[in-house]
Amino acid sequence: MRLYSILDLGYVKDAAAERVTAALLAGGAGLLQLRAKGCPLEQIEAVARRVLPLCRAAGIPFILNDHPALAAAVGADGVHLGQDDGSLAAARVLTGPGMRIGRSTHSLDQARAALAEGFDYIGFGPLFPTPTKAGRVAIGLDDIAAMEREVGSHIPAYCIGGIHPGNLPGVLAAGARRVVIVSALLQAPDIEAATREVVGMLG
Ligand code: TZP
Ligand code: MG
Repeated sequence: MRLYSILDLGYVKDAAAERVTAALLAGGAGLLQLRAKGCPLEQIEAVARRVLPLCRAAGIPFILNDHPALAAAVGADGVHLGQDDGSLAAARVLTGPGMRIGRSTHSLDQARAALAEGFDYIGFGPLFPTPTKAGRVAIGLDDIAAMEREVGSHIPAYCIGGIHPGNLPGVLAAGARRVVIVSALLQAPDIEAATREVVGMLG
């Protein structure tokens, strides 16, 4: 579970959701999140219900971005919340017990706060500028080691943002143990091969 993949409908056409999910899973991704910014809830639910069985068959957790109630309705394994998506407690009311709830963090302080609040895992970044979240300030590699020591030793911590096979060795050398990669996988000519390459680099 060292590579967290995201089926981002900003990169993947609705009709390709199953094909791309299958490629990410075949390549060895350890989790799959559905991210569908700006899409109607009906569409998000429909795509979730289509790809969730593929994740189940592969034994991989299916995480829904942004929508705790919908995550519960479709039987997702988890839901992912940004800094502006409310508290863990509020989401837990909607999901019920047993759902994995993750938090995006953009600094060491936010990572510490997410651990203290009780989140099940964090994202940490963006490390580099990224078209997937254009305009966000890149936080670089300097705080990764401290974040892994203080937070990543307690809950899974996934470094994210602008990571690709070319800069992944530097991210790992900075202390990262887990990563999320979106555009570098979804825009690869062979998604399964690109995923496998990254999984191999994560060891
Ligand atoms: N949160 C922080 S950076 C980011 C998200 C969702 C985008 C990651 O995508 P990419 O394409 O791997 O930079
Ligand atoms: Mg969000």
